[in-house]
Amino acid sequence: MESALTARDRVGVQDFVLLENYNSEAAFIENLRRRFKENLIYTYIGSVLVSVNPYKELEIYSKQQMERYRGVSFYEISPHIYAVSDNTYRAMRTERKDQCILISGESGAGKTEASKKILLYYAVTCPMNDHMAALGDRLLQSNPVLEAFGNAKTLRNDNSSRFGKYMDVQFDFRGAPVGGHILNYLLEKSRVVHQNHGERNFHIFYQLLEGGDEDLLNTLDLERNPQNYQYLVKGNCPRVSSISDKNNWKVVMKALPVIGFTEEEKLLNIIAGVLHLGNTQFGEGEEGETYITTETQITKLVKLLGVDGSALREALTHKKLTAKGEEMISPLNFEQAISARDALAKAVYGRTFTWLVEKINQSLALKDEIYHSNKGSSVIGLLDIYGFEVLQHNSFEQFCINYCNEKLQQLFIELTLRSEQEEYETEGIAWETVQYFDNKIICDLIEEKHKGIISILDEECLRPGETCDVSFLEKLEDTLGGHPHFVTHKLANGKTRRVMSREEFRLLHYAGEVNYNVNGFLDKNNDLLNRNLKEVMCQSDNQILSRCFRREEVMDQKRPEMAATQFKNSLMKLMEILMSKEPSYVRCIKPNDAKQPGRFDEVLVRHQVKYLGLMENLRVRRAGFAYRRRFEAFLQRYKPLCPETWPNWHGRLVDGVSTLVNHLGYKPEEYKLGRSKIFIRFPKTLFTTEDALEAKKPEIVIVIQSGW
Ligand code: AOV
Ligand code: MG
Repeated sequence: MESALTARDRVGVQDFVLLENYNSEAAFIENLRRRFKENLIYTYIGSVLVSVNPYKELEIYSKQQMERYRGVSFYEISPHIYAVSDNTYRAMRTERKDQCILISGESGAGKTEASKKILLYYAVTCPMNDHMAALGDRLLQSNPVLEAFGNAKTLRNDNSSRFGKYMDVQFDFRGAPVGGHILNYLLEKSRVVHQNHGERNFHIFYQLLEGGDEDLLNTLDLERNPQNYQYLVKGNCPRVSSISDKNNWKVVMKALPVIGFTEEEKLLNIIAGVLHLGNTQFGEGEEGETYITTETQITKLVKLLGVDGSALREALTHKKLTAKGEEMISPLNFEQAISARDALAKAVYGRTFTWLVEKINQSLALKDEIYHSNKGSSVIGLLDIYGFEVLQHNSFEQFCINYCNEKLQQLFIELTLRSEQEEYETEGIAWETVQYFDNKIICDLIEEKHKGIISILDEECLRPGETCDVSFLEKLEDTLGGHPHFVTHKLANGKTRRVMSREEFRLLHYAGEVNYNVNGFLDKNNDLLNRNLKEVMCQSDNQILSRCFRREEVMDQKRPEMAATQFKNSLMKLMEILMSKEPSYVRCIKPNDAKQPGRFDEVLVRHQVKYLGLMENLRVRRAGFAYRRRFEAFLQRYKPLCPETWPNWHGRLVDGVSTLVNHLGYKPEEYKLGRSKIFIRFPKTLFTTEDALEAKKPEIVIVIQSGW
């Protein structure tokens, strides 16, 4: 019986509930720091995994490591993302209940890496036949493709997810993966046409320019230098030292056929088309009319996007209106033409991304015949969203991203509190409530019907007459002024707060304060594409585009939902999905802002520990009892310590546990027996028992060796 834990694994405590001084934030952070310095990046709070981004490759993800975690309980082995993966998998199989793993943390904290490791664990360790192995491959290969199109270099993270992702992996009754499905949330489309300084557009553009061979670039009329493309120059950051666009291009090109992709050429035409669209320039005539100055670009676009040249030319410089049943064409001014062009680029890219996700879903779909022979199947859902983000200039996108994080935090609060409460209840054990900061008040501020920020934004977008971003801000002030989590430059006494601009509102999020600049909020929420541009696209002979732009949409006069409301509704649905499953949590922490290994910035970490509510999480976990174990697990582990339970106990489990703890001298105030679990109040009790087991081990080994 070899101990799975080595001395090194025991640096600090591997579960925060074992901290002597569990109320002390300093002790909490010191424990994280000590472990981090030893490359022990994982620590538990009960069953919640806290992970600190090491910013370097650790040798803890090998196949052998995976094997170590199979079928092993949390407390027997050092904390790991594989332990969470394995426990979730086993819970799904034994309890036959759908599971989900919720990964949260700010931008760059390690969420996407964690989700990939979980997926890899299942792909390697689950029982599989050839057909299933092929599916496992597709599940894994969908990642580089989605990342190429949906991730980008930001100031916070060189590989930042610019869309939210929820992936279901479906398992059959034998526990083998048989299908998958991805839901994607609000891609940050504005990045296609603009990037902040030091940031890049989506990876795929650079991959194509760096990795595509000469012939390909010639066919697409592209030059290799990204700096030649208006949509790639804004951030002034064509290369990133941590990224090899060339290699990643190869990876993506290899992955595409694996996920059943045969339309590569059409897809690349679109990507190149977007770049050429960005280089389409306009001039202003003497009468104020706008015309296209880069005629060659139109020729390229005709070829790449498969559209009609004169129709495109007209749609980029004119707008079609319907007034009193009659169609009218009105010219666009210079600025309007530029925003029409950019709107087209964003729509083309955004819809192609959604199409790509659908395409991946087709390749992961549970085939009918398997579905019918798999009635007893269950699901593990993986949620990897964009993390909380505070930039120097925050806009509509940050507002949506941070709102999404707010919702996820709310779910965490509801479920950890609820499940904890339920556990004490079902086990018939009394406990005391712990006070939490409940962020529901912020979620309401954003999403409440009629008076939440999103409602006000929609109203302002729909209100006839002169509306603008500033009138939206004024509306917010009228309705929300005085809300404890909402601030603008206006002070209650009529004076102005000088540190804030007149174009900003500030939200006091659970994770910190963020100033949002209202410039562009209305446009981004409206997300309009002129009708004649849509018409041009529907007629494209690129089949991806004609599928993305449907004729019905042009005919339909109804206004589609606004962007923020669509996002809100999709998040509501997501919350329902997650609530119907048994959750596990991975809480990711970013150790420094420099993306460097070995650096543990205490101030930064303390802030995250605070807003992730980790101290409260720990207190709740400790409120009554530091530890709980199912009777069979407790007995199995500690039975060598009592002659009556060793080597086997034949009576009722609860009696076995009772006999064992009596023998160990547990005092009545130290523990309670619930219906299926033993609850231990103080960590010390368990420490002592663990030590006794450790001391006993040589004896047990001798006994086993001598064939006792
Ligand atoms: P995120 O998903 O939480 O940010 P990532 O998972 O992309 O963050 O992690 C950021 C970077 O940190 C990765 O590209 C790796 O270089 C490094 N990293 C993270 N986890 C590990 C690990 N376990 N081992 C080694 N390196 C790691 V965002 O998507 O921006 O919210 O929006
Ligand atoms: Mg990510």
